[in-house]
Amino acid sequence: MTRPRPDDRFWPRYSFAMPPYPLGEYENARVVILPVPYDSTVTARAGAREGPNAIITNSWDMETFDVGLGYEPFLHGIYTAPLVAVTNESPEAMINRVHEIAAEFVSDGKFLVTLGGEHTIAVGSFRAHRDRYSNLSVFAIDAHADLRDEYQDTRYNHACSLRRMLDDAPVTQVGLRSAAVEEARLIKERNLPFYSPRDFRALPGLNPIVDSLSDHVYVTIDLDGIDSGEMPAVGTPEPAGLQWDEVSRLIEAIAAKKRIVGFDLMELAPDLGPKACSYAAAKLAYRLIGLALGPPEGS
Ligand SMILES: [Mn+2]
Repeated sequence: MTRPRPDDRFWPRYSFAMPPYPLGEYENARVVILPVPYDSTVTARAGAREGPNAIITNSWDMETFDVGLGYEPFLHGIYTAPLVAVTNESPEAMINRVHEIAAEFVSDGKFLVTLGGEHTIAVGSFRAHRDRYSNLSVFAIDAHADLRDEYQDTRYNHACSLRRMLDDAPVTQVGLRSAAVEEARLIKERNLPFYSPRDFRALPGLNPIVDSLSDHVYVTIDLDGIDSGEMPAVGTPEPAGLQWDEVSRLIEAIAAKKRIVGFDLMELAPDLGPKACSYAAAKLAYRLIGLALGPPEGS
């Protein structure tokens, strides 16, 4: 025996939601948390590299029974991977690294949850799912269009994240309230289903959003899509955003009709706002695991 046997004298290993042994072990986990502490192309206020660790450590204070769901998502088993090491060779090299790692977990049949980090990282995770599911669409929560084809000499800037996904799959977005003129033009020309919070609230129901998605859905969440009052701990906060609960209800509506195959939660910069933001992000990640996978067997 080379290590102490986990028992009641020890906390579970450093991990998201700290599932009791053996539910945090890789073989027993349906879910893999992939933390990516990267924010090298950030142009406004940096700090998203601290996001994954803040989400993980704040998840420890969370009740693992989700009152909004009525069950305990951790019973699916949640393994937390070590932090991905950053390469500063180029943003593209970093995306390729995340893509490669994500693909290993996805091909192992795991449900992957990528924690950022800046929004660019999501492209790597998205691509791992794109490789596996032919009929994939993207559901995005974001304040910004993120549709620039290139920004600051790279096609892998955080301002290009949804454009890189749109290269390969249809994208539906909710939360839009900030765009460059060329992005607004692209949305109009291609008639992209991008909704401001106001437009979203004016819809008669959630069907137009859900029906715009294909059967397999990859979800990417830039936390700045949530209102800056509720989620100020982001590099580029925007007013008049979505509420935490609206995000939850949107994902619930999608999960009811489609199969969510993986998701990411990006752009938490914990030092730029109150600690409550890290807690809200942890709780959102946990809620989304529960919504995407449904009630665990026996609950
Ligand atoms: Mn974004």
